[in-house]
Amino acid sequence: MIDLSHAARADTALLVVDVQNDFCTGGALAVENGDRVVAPINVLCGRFSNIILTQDWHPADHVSFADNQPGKSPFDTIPLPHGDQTLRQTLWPIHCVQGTYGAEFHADLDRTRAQLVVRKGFRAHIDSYSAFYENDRSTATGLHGYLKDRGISKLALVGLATDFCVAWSAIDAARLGLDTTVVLSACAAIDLDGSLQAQLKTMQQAGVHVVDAL
Ligand code: VGL
Ligand code: ZN
Repeated sequence: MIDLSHAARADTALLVVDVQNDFCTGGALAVENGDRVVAPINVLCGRFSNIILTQDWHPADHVSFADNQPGKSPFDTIPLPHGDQTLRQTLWPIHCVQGTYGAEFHADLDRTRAQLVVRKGFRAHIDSYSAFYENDRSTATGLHGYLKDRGISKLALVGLATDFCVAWSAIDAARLGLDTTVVLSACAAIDLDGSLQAQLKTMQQAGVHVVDAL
């Protein structure tokens, strides 16, 4: 488990997930209290030596947009077009379209010391919640290789949304053998049909440390 004594170490990184305008107040897929994560994340950024950002980055014709699925509305689900057929793709309002204001990082997020930005969800036919793998669970983003090359084996995760991109990233990180901690006071959740409770449980089962603060 990571605590603040690890933050400055070379083998430890802060992974800041999707702190983008569309997930904040007024955004297309606004997460309740999404903006409130910015201040605590900026404080944490000051403590960590290694900071990595993720950015949800979809083409306009993306499969996850309800508007691209005839007869469907946001928050409906459809069978996954790939991978495990027992899983379903949640459909979302159009959000984080490449090059738009909604896809930009929140203006107050301190990005000065960020070392890497991992963009995800950029293939039209597949969504990508996790910073490590697209939702087929097998197409890699390259983040695992980057962390290995850098000798980073411990991660603290913060950002949006707790029950989607933060949770999927944390679960993958733990499965890949990283020492993984989610800091809830610097996260906010979408919470669709109990998804927050479900994902908190899945994270714990996967060996993710879930803490209120560092
Ligand atoms: C996210 C839904 C769709 C997230 C991204 O960042 O949690 N959620 N795209
Ligand atoms: Zn998305």
